[in-house]
Amino acid sequence: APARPSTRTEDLRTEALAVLDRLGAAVPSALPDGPSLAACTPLTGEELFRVAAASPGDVDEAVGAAAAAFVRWRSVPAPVRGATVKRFGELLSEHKADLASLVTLEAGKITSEALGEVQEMVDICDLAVGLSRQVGGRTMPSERPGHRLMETWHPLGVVGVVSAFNFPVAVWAWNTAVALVCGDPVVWKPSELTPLTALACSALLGRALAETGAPADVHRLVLGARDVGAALVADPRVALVSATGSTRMGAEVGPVVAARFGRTLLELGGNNAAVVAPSADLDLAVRGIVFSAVGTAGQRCTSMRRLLVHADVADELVGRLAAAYARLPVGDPRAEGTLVGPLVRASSAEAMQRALARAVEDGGEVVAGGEPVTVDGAEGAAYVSPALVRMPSQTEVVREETFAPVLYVMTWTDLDEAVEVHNAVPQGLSSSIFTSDVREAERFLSEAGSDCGIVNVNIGTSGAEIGGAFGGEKATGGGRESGSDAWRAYMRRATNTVNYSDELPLAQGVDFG
Ligand code: UN1
Repeated sequence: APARPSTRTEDLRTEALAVLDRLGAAVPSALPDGPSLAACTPLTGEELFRVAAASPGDVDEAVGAAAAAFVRWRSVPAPVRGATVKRFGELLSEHKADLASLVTLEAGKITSEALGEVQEMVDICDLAVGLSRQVGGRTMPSERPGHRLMETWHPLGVVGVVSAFNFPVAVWAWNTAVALVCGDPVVWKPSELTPLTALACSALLGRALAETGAPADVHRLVLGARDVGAALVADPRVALVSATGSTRMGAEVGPVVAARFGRTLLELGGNNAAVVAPSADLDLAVRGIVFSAVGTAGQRCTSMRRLLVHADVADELVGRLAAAYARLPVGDPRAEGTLVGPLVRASSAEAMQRALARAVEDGGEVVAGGEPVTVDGAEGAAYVSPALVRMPSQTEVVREETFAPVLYVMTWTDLDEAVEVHNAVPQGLSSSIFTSDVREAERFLSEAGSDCGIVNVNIGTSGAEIGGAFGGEKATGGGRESGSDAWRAYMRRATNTVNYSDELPLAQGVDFG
């Protein structure tokens, strides 16, 4: 970054402070010799603030406070806990535009996607409030007369949330809204790239806690780098570690938590593909593919990275996609009409260039994009034109997740083979098929079809609603969060057998004298 920040960065700094102030948050200034983080903006690629960070000792204190709060919180009736989450959802709605503008500032999302991310937080609060009157167990028939067999779901304990820069607020909210109604306190370690949005979320939740009389320590924020995350993950008082990030991160976190018999909920890398059949509605396919491949500048875990097209429609589809890519407005995410904002940092653009060079070495052809884009007043930023690359086969670089807008296109003639190639990657998050043939759609949805946690028909791979369980298989980590019965990960189950008879019959007909 240049020595002197641009005027634009100075304006952004002023604006960030005003927004934070309206959200009830301030930037904790770093002590000269204390741990700190740089709060940067991908809009210009420059630093906005130095933010005080936590030390591993601070993590210890935060987990201790959360563990103490758990003892109170677990016995608050779930619908009363729900009232806290309801208030939080109201505050989010009220401050939607401000929080979204911080998401844009810190993660580089276009305004519509930033607003969508905050809407996702409001939605999960609604879902969690409903859950607060629904979480519960089943009663099963006992084989013994005068006995009742049932299960009870109890709060689990402190949840450690480790989140990523690309959904800096929504993924935390998925975890936190559900954890809170389930009776669990949360200690949050956000991405070191997005401390400002974290401070804002924490302030809004703090307000909801105070206004509804909930213990303040049911939520603690610990800003920091790797050492802070490592301390949180290793702490035996953290019952569940819910971590979103790279597969490499998950491979480090998983064994540490397993060694202390803690629970993990892992949301790791994706390498999401769409299969396009000859019967597909190509107008709809083009729109669905472009949104998933270039939305959030290809930095969603659900971003579409591979396209498997039937040979008969490949040239036409690629031609239409290339034309759409050529018209994509890349630039300031706050400007009207922009669809592609900046990558989060320069190293992402470098990784994209390395991937493209490897693809070309493997015989790939870049048919659109793949270039740096210069934006006035943002020379230190990482704007790129999304790349569309035709590949002769699914080589190693295609099997890896590059967190940038690169869409590799391959062709097929037999659907079974297409599904085989589709599944022949380490990751298993999201997938889709574009077809008008119900048999093809059902095959893709079947046990012999896509091996992903999310399988769609005639929509892209990204942009899931919160009502379904979100997560994936294989190197994606196997976790499920958000809707459906994902709440179970945040609770512990007790099986109860109650004898209301005067006899003591034993199960399995055992006779014990
Ligand atoms: C992520 O990228 O980590 O399905 C989450 C989607 C969003 C969530 C993505 N609702 O694309």
